[in-house]
Amino acid sequence: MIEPHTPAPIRYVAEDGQVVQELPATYTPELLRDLHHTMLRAREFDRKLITLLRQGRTTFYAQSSGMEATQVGLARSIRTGHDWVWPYYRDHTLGLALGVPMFELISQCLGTNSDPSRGRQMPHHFASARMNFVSVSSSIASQVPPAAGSAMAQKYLGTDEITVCTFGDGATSEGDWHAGMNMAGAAGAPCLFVCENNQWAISTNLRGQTASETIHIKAKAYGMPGFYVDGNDIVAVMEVCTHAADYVRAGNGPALVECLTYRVGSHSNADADAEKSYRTRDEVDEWLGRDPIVRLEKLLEGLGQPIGAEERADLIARTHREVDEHVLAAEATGSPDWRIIFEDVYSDLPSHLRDQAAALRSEMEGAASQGARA
Ligand SMILES: Cc1ncc(C[n+]2csc(CCOP(=O)(O)OP(=O)(O)O)c2C)c(N)n1
Ligand SMILES: [Mg+2]
Repeated sequence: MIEPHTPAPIRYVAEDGQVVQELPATYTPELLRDLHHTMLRAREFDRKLITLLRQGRTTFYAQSSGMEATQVGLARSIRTGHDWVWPYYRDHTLGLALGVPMFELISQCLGTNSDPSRGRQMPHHFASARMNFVSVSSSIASQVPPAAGSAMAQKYLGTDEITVCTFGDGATSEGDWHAGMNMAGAAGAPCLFVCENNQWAISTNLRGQTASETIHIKAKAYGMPGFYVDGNDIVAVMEVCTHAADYVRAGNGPALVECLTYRVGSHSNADADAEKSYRTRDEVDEWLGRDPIVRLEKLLEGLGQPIGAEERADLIARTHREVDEHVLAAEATGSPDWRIIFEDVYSDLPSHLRDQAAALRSEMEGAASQGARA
């Protein structure tokens, strides 16, 4: 029985891999292995993308290492390509687990011709129309009011889709978050709000940005249940998110899930974390010891189905190859032509944009002829 507002995060598997609450029969070794592989693939994706960043091939990246159980668990709790997702900038693991092609994701990070947004977004801000995965939001909590609106539309149209809206702990201190939560609550809209509480908003810790005892109790103010789950226990995340999604889909109105997790890497490449200027090495080490992937490995070991060292190494090598191949294939498609910045918004370009296009053309032609002379 999954209840909202539990005093401690709901958990099925302890940090040492021991089962503390009986696992539903659906968690076969095959499923657990598949979840492990999905999480490890995302972890290695992070490692490879950080390398690309350091090579100067992309300019922004926000890793989700340490938060894989939260994002993969959520992905497995909703209907892929059916429900609508309004994500935030740390959600590439959610995207990958939902089936957004890695090639598209990498192309977006590189801004090549194979990027569906063709370089017109900040790197690492992907979208997938096919997956109903709305363009990643960087302006904190700005996705929350439109997500509430998306859920309201689903309610009025009588579809069986739901809207899923994710955000960090820091986002819950923003005005937009409260406006969206309030609207969804008042409208009884089918929105599943998921807080990826990694306990830091860049260099501001949870205590520094809210006096609220927890995030999930904030749901009470908006007339919805708030579930509290161990975000590093993938079974718990799947069970709680599935329960909350079912509740929302059944027409009971919105729900909030708070996943308690930790960002073990830096906030983004614009972060002084390497110097440990705002959190201690001990704190990071403590959470490194609660690694969600290792926890699942310990569970599998306890079930007599260990992930072998060779299997692990092979999966890592395969992911690295996969990333390398996509990077080369994306780069081979070239950079988008400058003209595309004027395309895809207006069918007839307004006069001020026509003027800007003409000005840019002469600048580009001037640069090209100078380049030819040099
Ligand atoms: C409206 C707005 N204010 C400030 C920022 C700068 N900023 C970028 S990320 C971030 C922290 C957000 O923390 P949290 O919501 O906990 O998400 P996390 O990065 O920890 O996953 C801030 C303040 C921003 N992007 N948008
Ligand atoms: Mg945070």
